[in-house]
Amino acid sequence: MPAMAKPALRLVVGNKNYSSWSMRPWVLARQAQIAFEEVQLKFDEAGGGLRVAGIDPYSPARKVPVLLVDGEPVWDSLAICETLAELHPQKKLWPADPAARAVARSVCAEMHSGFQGMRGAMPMNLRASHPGKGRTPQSEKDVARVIEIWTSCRARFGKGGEFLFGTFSVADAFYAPVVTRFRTYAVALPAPAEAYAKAVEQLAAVREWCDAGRRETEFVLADEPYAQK
Ligand SMILES: N[C@@H](CCC(=O)N[C@@H](CS)C(=O)NCC(=O)O)C(=O)O
Repeated sequence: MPAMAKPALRLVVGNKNYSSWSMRPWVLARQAQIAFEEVQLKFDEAGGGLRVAGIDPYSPARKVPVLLVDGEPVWDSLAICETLAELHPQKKLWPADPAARAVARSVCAEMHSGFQGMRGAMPMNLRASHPGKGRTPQSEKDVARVIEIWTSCRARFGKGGEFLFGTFSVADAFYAPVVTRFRTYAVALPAPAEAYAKAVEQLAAVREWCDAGRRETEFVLADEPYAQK
């Protein structure tokens, strides 16, 4: 029987320098060599507040990222990554072992719904270098929790490779923006966490995203709490 054709994928992302939510599914798909067409939209702060210019035809939620699967929108980075994993089971984007998979889902969900202290005080900004900035009691607590997650996943499930669950998975795509934050704000990491951060930074897809982000020139005030005035 001929294999069913895979649906056409278009991934709509925001500014690569700033959009940590967009980075997750883009890195996942690119690293897994899942073909997609990229549409990049830019953040717009004219008129106050932050919006994504031109998003209306793509997403009912009016946020990036959004994945169009044969034209049908799937929005929110977690739903997008789940959809990519479901469409491409042979890519094994979640760990095969059920216990590891349950933890992988948990650490993704935890990252997705939490870490507001770190998000607020240490926004993703690939171009910038703000060593020591963004340390608040809440962000310190979030940083400590990230280190705990990385260390525990590596120790329990990481035997088969350099990533949280051994080989590259959705969990690594979810924590890739955090790796970049730790570099921007020069967070010192214990050896196992530092080794993991280096492995993520060296992923071809992460390098490609970060290089593109650093070449961008738009300045988004909402994401620049430490810019020199
Ligand atoms: N939970 C969503 C969050 C998406 C999100 O907040 N995206 C931001 C940019 S990184 C956005 O589009 N903001 C524009 C707006 O709020 O109008 C996800 O995981 O995709």
